[in-house]
Amino acid sequence: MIGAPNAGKSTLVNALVGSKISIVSPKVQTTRMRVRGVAIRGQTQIVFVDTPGIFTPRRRLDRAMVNAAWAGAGEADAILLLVDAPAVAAQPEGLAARDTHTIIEGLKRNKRRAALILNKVDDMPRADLLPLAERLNTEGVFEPVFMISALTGDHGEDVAKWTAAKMPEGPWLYPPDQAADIPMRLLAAEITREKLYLRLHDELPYATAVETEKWEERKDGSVKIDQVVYVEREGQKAIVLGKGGRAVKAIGEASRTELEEILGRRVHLFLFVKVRENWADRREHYAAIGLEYPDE
Ligand SMILES: Nc1nc2c(ncn2[C@@H]2O[C@H](COP(=O)(O)OP(=O)(O)OP(=O)(O)O)[C@@H](O)[C@H]2O)c(=O)[nH]1
Ligand SMILES: [Mg+2]
Repeated sequence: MIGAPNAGKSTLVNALVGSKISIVSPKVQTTRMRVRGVAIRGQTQIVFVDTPGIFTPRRRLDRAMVNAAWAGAGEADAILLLVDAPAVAAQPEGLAARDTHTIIEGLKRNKRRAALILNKVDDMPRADLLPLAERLNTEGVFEPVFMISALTGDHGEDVAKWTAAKMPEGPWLYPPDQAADIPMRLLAAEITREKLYLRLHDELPYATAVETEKWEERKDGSVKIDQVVYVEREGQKAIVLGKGGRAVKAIGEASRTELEEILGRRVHLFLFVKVRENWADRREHYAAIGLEYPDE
């Protein structure tokens, strides 16, 4: 599943998998690493690979994310290109359109075809849809075209059916009850990052990372999780903490509640906010957030 930032990739993967395996927010560049979600349709197990949005990278972290997205496409048996249809229809020269164009060029270079998925059709006039589909179709890399809403589920099953038919024959790769392939420590950090995004919106510094530092199973069946929120400057730390620590408290509570749901047991979550200048240029942070360090 590839596409420009904010196209709805994670929303769709979660919907098709049937549980939340990848975090979602209204901000662009929410997903930073590849996340595998497993869906079953009939006899077929489909491993969906959610990827970070593809855009023109400027910083090192950008490059790591975009590399991860293309690597996801490279190893896939089928590529689904998701498009924020209302955004691209409304602004054919806008950012979403330009990023989508870059991706199409990448597909051409790699001689790959993809299914085109026009997403968010619930949020646009139907009359705008067909011209957009026709325009993108002239690129000659798409087959077939779907018009869906990942949010309402409209026509999502058509995508699942097509993808299932594309899967090569072979033994299932995961046990039937496994929905996600992401280490718990990483998922727990992602959930907290989602709550940061949802709480801080535009105030959130781009270079914010969450790392799970400690994971301690307790005798009473609960788990104690220590996480560090890294920011790059003191001022950013103040934003994450909020007045009297109110923001970080609310973020921690929201994350803990969801983690308890996912893990099915009590969670004691401790968040620490640390300033580390240029963390996003330091190699040691990348593995902890599920990315490979790009050398330039
Ligand atoms: N109206 C509408 N909104 C949608 C739909 N699908 C996703 N969204 C919203 O679009 C926003 C981005 O969704 P994500 O799933 O995080 O998008 P993404 O492509 O994974 O974004 P990145 O990880 O940043 O690349 C969220 O606010 C979603 O609720 C849809 O079908 N209709
Ligand atoms: Mg995403």
